[in-house]
Amino acid sequence: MTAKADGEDGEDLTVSAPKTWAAGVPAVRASMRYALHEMGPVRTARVLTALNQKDGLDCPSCAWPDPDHRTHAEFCENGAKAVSWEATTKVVDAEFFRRHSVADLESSSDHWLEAQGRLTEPMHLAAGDTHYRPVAWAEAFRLIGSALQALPDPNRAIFYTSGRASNEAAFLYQLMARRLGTNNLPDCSNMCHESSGVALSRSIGIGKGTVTLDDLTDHSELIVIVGQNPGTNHPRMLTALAKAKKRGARIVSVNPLTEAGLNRFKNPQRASGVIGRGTKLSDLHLPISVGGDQALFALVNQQLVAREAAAPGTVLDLDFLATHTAGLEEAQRTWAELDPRDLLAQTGLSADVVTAFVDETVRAKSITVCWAMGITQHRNGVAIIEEMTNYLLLRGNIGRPGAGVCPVRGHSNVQGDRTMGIFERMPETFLAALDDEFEITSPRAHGYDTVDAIRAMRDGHCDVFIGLGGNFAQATPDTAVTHRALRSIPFTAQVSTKLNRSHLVHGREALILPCLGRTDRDERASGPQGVTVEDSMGVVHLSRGRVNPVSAEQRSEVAIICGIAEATFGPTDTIPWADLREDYSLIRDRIARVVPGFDDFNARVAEPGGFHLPNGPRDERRFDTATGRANFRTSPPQAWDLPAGHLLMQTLRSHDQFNTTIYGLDDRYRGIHGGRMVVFLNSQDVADLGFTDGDLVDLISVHAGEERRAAGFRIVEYGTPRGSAAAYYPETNVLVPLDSVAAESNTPTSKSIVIRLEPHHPSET
Ligand SMILES: Nc1nc2c(c(=O)[nH]1)N[C@H]1C(S)=C(S)[C@@H](COP(=O)(O)OP(=O)(O)OC[C@H]3O[C@@H](n4cnc5c(=O)[nH]c(N)nc54)[C@H](O)[C@@H]3O)O[C@H]1N2
Ligand SMILES: Nc1nc2c(c(=O)[nH]1)N[C@H]1C(S)=C(S)[C@@H](COP(=O)(O)OP(=O)(O)OC[C@H]3O[C@@H](n4cnc5c(=O)[nH]c(N)nc54)[C@H](O)[C@@H]3O)O[C@H]1N2
Ligand SMILES: [Mo]
Repeated sequence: MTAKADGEDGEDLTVSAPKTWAAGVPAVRASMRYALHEMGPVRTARVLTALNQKDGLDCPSCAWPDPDHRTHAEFCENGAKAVSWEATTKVVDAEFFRRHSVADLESSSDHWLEAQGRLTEPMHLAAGDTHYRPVAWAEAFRLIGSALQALPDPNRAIFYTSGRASNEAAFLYQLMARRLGTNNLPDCSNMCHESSGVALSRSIGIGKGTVTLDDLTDHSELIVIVGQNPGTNHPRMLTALAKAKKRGARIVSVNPLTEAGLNRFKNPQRASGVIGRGTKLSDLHLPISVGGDQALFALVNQQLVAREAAAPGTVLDLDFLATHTAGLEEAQRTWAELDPRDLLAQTGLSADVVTAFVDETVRAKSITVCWAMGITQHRNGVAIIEEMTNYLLLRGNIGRPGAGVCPVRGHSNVQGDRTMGIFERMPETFLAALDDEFEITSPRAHGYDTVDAIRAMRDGHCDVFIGLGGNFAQATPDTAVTHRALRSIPFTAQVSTKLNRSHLVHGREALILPCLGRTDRDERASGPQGVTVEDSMGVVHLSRGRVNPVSAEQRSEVAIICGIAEATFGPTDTIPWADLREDYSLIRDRIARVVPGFDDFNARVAEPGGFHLPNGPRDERRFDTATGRANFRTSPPQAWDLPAGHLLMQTLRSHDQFNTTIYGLDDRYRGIHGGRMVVFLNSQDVADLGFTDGDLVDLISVHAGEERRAAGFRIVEYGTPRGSAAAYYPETNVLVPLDSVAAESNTPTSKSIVIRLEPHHPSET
């Protein structure tokens, strides 16, 4: 049998009108279909009834928080897909790898690879071999341990983390890297909310959001949702938004696309959601041009200042500004120099809709701004977030009920991993506490983030790459460059639940280490273990797996890290890896002594629902910045000066994927069925460029005189502003230049790729 790729050539692709509402009965139907197909009835019942319950398991899909009063079915369609995908009974075992060579698997689609089931035993690919072959755990650990010991410099090792790792695993992983002597801890956050972390740390002194779920559901009078598609990526947020709407909150959405989930929500758990029209969510939609948000918020801030000048004391929160902020005068000078016509042109919006947004703003006593990848993955991602924070500061919308910043996180524990030290630049206070606790000397020189890690591999500076989850080969930018870089490394090891491209784009020698997932029961010598996670709003809670692992050979991430560490540092290391491996509460005791806010960790996390981490701006309007105040920071937005015939393209997620995990080939809300090779374009652009709807084109990105090509995309005329295109990730990552990054956060600019189109000639692919 040979591995097969499925019809991603677009042969089965059909396009229908986009949906105007999200969830409802089709969502329930889709959840159950996936669950029963992958898990069967018994596991389905066991997993879905525990999902997001207080004594249950944390959903491994997004980082949206859980409400205090939970329903029996506290999950969404995409959460159900995520757990079904993980708790599947299908397996990828030694026999599978015997049948399929690496070359054979390489020709398969990402969808096919992951759909084969769970990885069940450690596999080794010797240098020059054609097949992965089974290897005992002890031997696998010995191989990595020797590779790490043999390094001439610990900085020739790179330790990547994806945001599903638990707090316990993440803490031990960064400890292992620093004990070895490197801060090379790139993570998915570098490609995700890094811009939020950089901007918020400087503006308000904490790199996280400042609102709780209650703020949103019970207090915010205006919720502004910018660059985020919650209907697909954070579906449980729609329940919270519907609750807010019910008490009269207003919602403004800022997005090039009219996403179904921002428009109307039918809650499948209520009769009205099943038979009724559902809840209208967005009251005002701003169809902004891709990349126009900094200009929008600068324009709005200009107008707020102007309205204050016209009616002093009525628009701005002068007390708050005087007591808690710095830099307003300078910001005002910058705004005064900006030409409002230029700003408006950059947004692509009408003046009326911007005025309507300003009207909404001055009417609302409390405002929350939510955002995600539509903001962070631009070259000016940091500056946009600073300008959005200025917007909130002007009316004192931070640190009181219903008001604040809400960067909506991606992976279920990406925020917790950062808190645990997965960061190439942890502050001195953290490193000093870590050193004290474990009697080690952490290196102080900054390590590589994701983009720098790829550069280091490309330039021959890396000997060992370890991936704790994720799919480095596919999630990263500049696929061709990154693949070459990965292949040049002497040794790669991936700790994974499922087969993916990163196992096939490997170093000269490679290992696959199959781990337990969030749904799996984790038994250690001291009994069944739970792990902890931190959600997008800083709530830390426990998660326990519910189903029996499909293989006795799978190990927990904690056990795998401890195994690698023991093999590297020897059995007499000062860090008691073997003890930590058998009882995760011992890891939590250590975390409690190193990480601020985790005092009494074991006791507090045992409480149902867990506990809130302290948050200076939210709790007491305390801003731990250089000025001790919340800082206005502003810079002039730069217009894109695109050559004729070029468009700015964003890459986004379909409704049937979790990042590089492709569950299926439909994007129901956008009317795409049976394929993913589409490019969404404004109909006027299609005509101007001499194409028609349905044409097959190649996308060519243009950056610093270089061209990159992705071939064979079908044009779909869609409601996106002129000049703004969209296509799915990861198929388009080949177009994202490694050197095209956001200023200061080094985040790949996956939402602003300059492209042109050429007719597709099948013979050329
Ligand atoms: N089911 C599911 N859930 C997920 C994920 C998944 O893949 N599947 N991924 C998880 C992860 S890691 C993350 S980070 C989040 C991602 O969550 P999102 O950020 O919602 O994900 P994207 O699909 O990248 O959507 C970006 C949105 O921003 C809009 N946008 C693009 N460019 C601009 C712009 O210039 N300005 C404005 N205002 N809007 C713009 C797009 O139209 C789109 O609606 O979701 C998490 N949850
Ligand atoms: N062009 C473009 N590129 C992007 C983005 C974009 O919007 N556009 N988004 C970026 C963003 S926001 C992110 S977060 C990154 C995502 O980057 P990653 O986090 O690296 O990628 P994922 O696709 O989430 O990783 C999927 C793999 O994780 C493994 N896995 C799943 N669960 C577990 C687990 O519990 N433990 C372990 N050890 N492994 C597990 C499985 O083997 C699966 O194949 O991609 C980024 N890349
Ligand atoms: Mo993400």
